[in-house]
This record gives sequence, structure tokens and C-alpha cells, in this order.
Amino acid sequence: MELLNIKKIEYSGKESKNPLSFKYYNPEEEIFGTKMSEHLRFSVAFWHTFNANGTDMFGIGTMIRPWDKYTDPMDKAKVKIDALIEFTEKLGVKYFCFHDRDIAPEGKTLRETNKNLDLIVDYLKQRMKESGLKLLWGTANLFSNPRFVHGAATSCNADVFAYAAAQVKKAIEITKELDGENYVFWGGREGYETLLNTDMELELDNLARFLSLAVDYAKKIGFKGQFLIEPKPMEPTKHQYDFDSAHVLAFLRRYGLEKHFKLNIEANHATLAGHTFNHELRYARINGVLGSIDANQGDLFLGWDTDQFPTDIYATTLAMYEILKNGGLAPGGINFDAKVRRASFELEDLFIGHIAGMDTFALGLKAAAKLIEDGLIDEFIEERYSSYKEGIGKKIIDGDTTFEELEEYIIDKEEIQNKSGKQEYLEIIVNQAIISVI
Ligand code: XLS
Ligand code: CA
Ligand code: CA
Repeated sequence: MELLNIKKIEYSGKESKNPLSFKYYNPEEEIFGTKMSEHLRFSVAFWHTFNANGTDMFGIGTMIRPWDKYTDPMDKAKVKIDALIEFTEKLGVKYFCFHDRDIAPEGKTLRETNKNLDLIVDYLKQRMKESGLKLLWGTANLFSNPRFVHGAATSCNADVFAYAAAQVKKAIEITKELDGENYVFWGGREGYETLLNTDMELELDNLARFLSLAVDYAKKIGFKGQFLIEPKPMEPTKHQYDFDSAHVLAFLRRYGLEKHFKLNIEANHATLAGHTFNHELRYARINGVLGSIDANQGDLFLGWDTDQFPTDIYATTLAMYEILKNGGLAPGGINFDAKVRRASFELEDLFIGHIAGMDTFALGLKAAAKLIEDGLIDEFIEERYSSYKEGIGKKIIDGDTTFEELEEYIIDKEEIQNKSGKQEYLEIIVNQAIISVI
């Protein structure tokens, strides 16, 4: 049964005026000998695409979807899975991501909820097998239900800790059942509103205890997927414990958990943390923990998590530069954690949003490859730090000097020569690379 009255989206080249076609994303085109579709392991986010209806703080939903006519929650859940299969096939996207609560309704107890989930997972598994759709990552929603009002693993209430643990246990099991390649921990309400009522030390210790129980359980059941933590500085809490890449790494190292986790970095969360997306990617990359990304963009003038589709070529170029330098993201990928605007309420907007994101990442990939191929940035940086290749610089790098020797070396020099950082020259190089691939 066809639910979405739209044809398969094809690559039609940059001159095309057809909004329902790719202008730059050509899955077969090779960059550095690898197909675009393999570089860009795109994923559709179930929650934004099939559950969001345009509700905001000031008004109810604006989007009426074909599955809304189903009143029985289990029937509706299955129809949304049919829609997921059809949507991803038509877009040529091979992966999706979901929270446990996105795909099946909650019952009165966790046991009942798990039963609903099992029925839907059986159906999903069969539909994935037929279509070839794969699971990039699964996760647990530990933030929507009012029981998580004080957090989940960091709740002041031990019953909530237990509930969250049981929920994550099940979410890892179903992710394994569906051959998920990763499992994400985003700290929904793991943070605080005021320190006046918060035992920060206990909460952080408990978060670490929770994650280490998850590591033990994954090992026990033989789940081989990559565990990922997704940093975010604020929203819904005033201060989220997984603030940014550096916070998360420091936390993992403090508790000896660093070898079990990589990071899932979201563009909009980087913006909220006061960083560029490529700062967060670079920080994770040089620390060997760049695992996967949530592709979207925020609005610099709003300052909240707007989760817009990524259309900024400059940002995707710098992001793909880090990703290429990382040797790709696999088993991670590029998950569109993005929703169409409340006023973009037509069904075709869901396709157009994803097409925009895919084309923007394809352009970013091509421009980043050009930057790496031309090598001008690499050469510049190499030269900029060349004082560490010989003499006293080499001694510093080799750990072969002392404060006394450094003093002796510099104490009588009358002038130190510095060279220009040439930011404007480098920015033109980035512009030229982008223009050359448009
Ligand atoms: C919310 C997060 C969330 C995670 C998955 O801001 O982006 O959607 O990606 O729980
Ligand atoms: Ca996200
Ligand atoms: Ca977000």
C-alpha cells in the first residue's frame, strides 16, 4: 500500500528545477574512490519525521499525516513503520534511528509497555528484512514521561533510577535484535535546575554507575554495537551534565569509562554550547572518539534547539573536512535529527527537508575533498608549526628539555619573530573550494 503519494527521488543534476530531486547528492559518484552513499551514511530520525506534528509552546500541531486517521495506537504504530520503509526507500536512505517510545505506545506498567514494543519490533524487523533498511542506532526516551521530572540516572529517586535501567536494558535488547550498529545515550533530563536542591557529586557518580551497568549488560548479551554519548549543554535542564565533547570526555575518564564510548555530536547542540560544529568534531576527532553525527542546524539569533534541516554549505564543508580526516564515521553515520518548520506542514516538505540536507552534505563532502586534495590548509598548518621540527622546538616535542635550558636558550634574544596567522587567506581558500563544486 502506498502511503506517500510521491515518486522515488532521483539525482537530476544541479540545473534541475524539480524540488523533489537531488541536485548534488549522486549516490554513485565517487569521491576519493568511495561512493558518496558510503561516505554519507544518511539516517532518518523516526521521531521528527513520523511523530512530530508541528506542536510548539504556543499552539497545537499543524501537520495532518496519512497515519493520523488510525485511532488504535498499535495499528497506527504499524502504519508509521510502513511509512518509514516507504519514505527511506523513496529517498534512497539506508538507515534510521529511533527511541523506544517513538515506535510503540506505553502501557500501564513497564511489562505491558515491553509487550507492545515486542509486537512492533517483530513487525519492524520483518519490514527491515524485506526492504534492506538498517538501524544506525537505537535509544531510550528517558525524558518525556513525568516520572523523569528529576532526571533518570541522575534522579533523586532510586525507583526512577531502577525504571530507567530496566528501560535501557530493554532498549539495548531491541537494538541488538534489529542489528543496530550503535546505541545512543543522550542525557534527556540528566542535569539540574538549581544547585540549591542538588547533590551534584552523587548525581554524577550515579550517572557513571548507570553507564557502567549498561556496559556490563551489553557485554553479557553480546551486543557489539558502538555505545555513543550525545553532548548537549542545556534544554531541557538549565545545565545538562553532558555539556559538550570536552565535558563528556572528562567525565568518562574520571570514571574509567572512556574505552566503552564514543560521541554522537549534534550541530545544534554545539551551537548551544557556544561552539562551532567543527570545533566539537575536531575535539572528538583528535581524541579518537568521533563516532557519529546528528545533522541539523540551529538559528544563531534564537538560542534554542530548533533542529532545522542543514542547509549551510559552509558548515557542512567544515564538518565533512573533519569527517574525512577521521577516515569516515562508520559504524556511525549522519542522522538527520531535524524537523520541518511548523509552517512547512505538507507531506512533501518532509521529502524536501531531507533532500535539502542530503544535497547540502553532498556539497560539503565535495568541497571538503577539494580542500584536502589541494592541501593548502594542511601545508599552511604544517608550516605554521614548523618551529617544532628542529632545534629547541624539537626538544620540546621530544620531552628532551628543562625550564633551565629553555631559559638559557631565550634569555638573551632581543626579538622574537612571529608570522601572520593569515585567517583571511584561509577563508578565501574555503570559499574557493565551495564555489568550485557548486
Ligand atoms: C535532543 C536530542 C535527542 C537525541 C536522542 O535534543 O537531540 O533527540 O538525539 O535522544
Ligand atoms: Ca540529537
Ligand atoms: Ca537537537
